[in-house]
Amino acid sequence: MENEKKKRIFSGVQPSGILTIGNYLGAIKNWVDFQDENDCIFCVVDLHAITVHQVPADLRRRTYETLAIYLACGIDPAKSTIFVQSHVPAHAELAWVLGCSTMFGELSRMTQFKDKSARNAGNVNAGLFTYPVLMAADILLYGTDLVPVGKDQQQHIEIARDIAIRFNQTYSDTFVVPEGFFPKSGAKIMSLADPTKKMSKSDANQNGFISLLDDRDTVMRKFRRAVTDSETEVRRAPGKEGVGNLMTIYSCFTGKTDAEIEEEFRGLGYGEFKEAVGAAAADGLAPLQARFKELMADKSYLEGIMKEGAEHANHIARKTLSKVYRKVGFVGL
Ligand code: AQP
Repeated sequence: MENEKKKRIFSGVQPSGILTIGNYLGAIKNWVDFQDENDCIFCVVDLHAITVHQVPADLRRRTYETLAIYLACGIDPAKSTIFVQSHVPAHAELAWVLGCSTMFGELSRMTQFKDKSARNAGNVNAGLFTYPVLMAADILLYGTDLVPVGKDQQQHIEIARDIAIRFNQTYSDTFVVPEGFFPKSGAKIMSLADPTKKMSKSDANQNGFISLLDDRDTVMRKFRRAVTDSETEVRRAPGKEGVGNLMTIYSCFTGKTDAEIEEEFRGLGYGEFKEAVGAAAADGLAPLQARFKELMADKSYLEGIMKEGAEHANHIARKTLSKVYRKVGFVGL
């Protein structure tokens, strides 16, 4: 009864690299806050990861690492369901059905497809194109009310809503129409090497991102090299995207407002500002890294969480899938 009143929250991250502070500030940090009042399901979306070529051994290791990062960031298996996408076959099965009511034209408009196909010109595969359909299946399988994600996923949330509405209109009410949740600060952390580009864990330029597992020296070095501008003033303004991005990161790790940050660094150069941002990020990541190390030393604990999560997720997902199969006219046995 209690669960019926709670909102269902669903989100996930691809194990396509070591997660960055972009993934953390834009997504996972906000998931933690939802856990007490809501019914949360968090997934390691390995099916999505193979839309870009992954070395199998790396993908396997990163799946454990991503799960350990969720836990180290404060996702609590006693409060939330945590599972690996490929352990729940209904994701791929529902994606097929939803793909049959998703238009080629609407998928062609997805900016992430355009970006990723430009970056992976030798591997523009069908999975990369239909990625948003699988993401719609992820969300719709669980009757999700709210999807906490970064700004880059807004277009994918919108298409998931369109797919749900279209299916409901064609086959009668079946899916909850989900809404995106975007944090006020940190919804789009930009690359440190090119502040016009989103920070990404698979960026070929290591200086563009801060990985959650970067040690203190690396964090400090990357922030020192961060691209800014030819002025010296710490403030947000057009043409100062690099400084604005550093202010956002500093604010997320310290809780300070823009006005407080401007005041703190008035009359000081970018050098001191970058040192402070680096130190705040390194301090913020240190406890998470310590916990991550402990978790990775206990694979069987991680596997236990995966198993329990998969059981619970499978139970919910199969029910939704059966309903969908019935509605579209498949014969049940
Ligand atoms: N730079 C970012 N700022 C804020 N939020 C971000 N997210 C990703 N980058 C930023 C959010 O992190 C969650 C998981 O993303 P994902 O791994 O599923 O895919 P992605 O959005 O494509 O992330 P990456 O890091 O750029 O991965 P790769 O390099 O593999 O493509 C999502 O909620 C996303 O919004």
